[in-house]
Amino acid sequence: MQPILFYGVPEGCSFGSIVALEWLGIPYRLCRIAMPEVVQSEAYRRINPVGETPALLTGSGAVLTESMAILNHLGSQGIAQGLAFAQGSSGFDRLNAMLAFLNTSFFNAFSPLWHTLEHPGEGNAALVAYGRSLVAKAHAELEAMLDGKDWLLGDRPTLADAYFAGIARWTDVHPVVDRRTYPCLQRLFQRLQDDPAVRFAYAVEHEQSARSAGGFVGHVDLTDVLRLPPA
Ligand SMILES: N[C@@H](CCC(=O)N[C@@H](CS)C(=O)NCC(=O)O)C(=O)O
Repeated sequence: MQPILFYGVPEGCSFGSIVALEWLGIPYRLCRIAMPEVVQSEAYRRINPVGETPALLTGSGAVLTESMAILNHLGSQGIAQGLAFAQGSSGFDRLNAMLAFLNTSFFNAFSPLWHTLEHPGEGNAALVAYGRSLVAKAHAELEAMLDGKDWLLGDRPTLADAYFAGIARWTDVHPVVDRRTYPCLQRLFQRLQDDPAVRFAYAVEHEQSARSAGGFVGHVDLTDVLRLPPA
């Protein structure tokens, strides 16, 4: 069976998993999940009881949740391409550390800002200030880690860059820092914008005509996935 990625719109962090699948080149399907309506629904909670995207129905029919787990699962199929590394190698440790930084410090820096967007009203100024300081700190730390390298781990793209592409754009929604003041991050971001897989993921999210450079087979509805026989 072809894997199915459940991706969230708008602006989901699942964007990175779409890019990862495209870079891998393996056949896969996508299932579009509207947030917050569908992602919180009883139907989707049969896929992910936590009510979050991404989730991956793997080739063997198991459901895998959490970006870190999904990216590492996909990474095991992208070692020959240099997208990830064998567990036990120093490359794996570096990739895992970078993914963990992105999935915790960088991702969570935006949490106060998402909260203010979802709960508009008075009393948000302190949260915005807090979010701004977290986002600036995470950007400064990642800028130092990048330290002139072309990609997060060195001279070639890995799944960390795929994941970064999905969450770095959140400053478009929350313009609390100007990425241009972090020149290495800005260069990396621009390089990713020119990547066919990133362009494809963007087009898919925005329901524009999208040309896969990888193995995208098509969309499937949540109701049809839920009718599939259990693994
Ligand atoms: N730790 C999770 C976090 C996933 C997460 O928070 N996903 C968001 C989208 S980026 C979501 O699905 N939110 C549900 C909602 O908006 O109700 C992971 O990285 O997989």
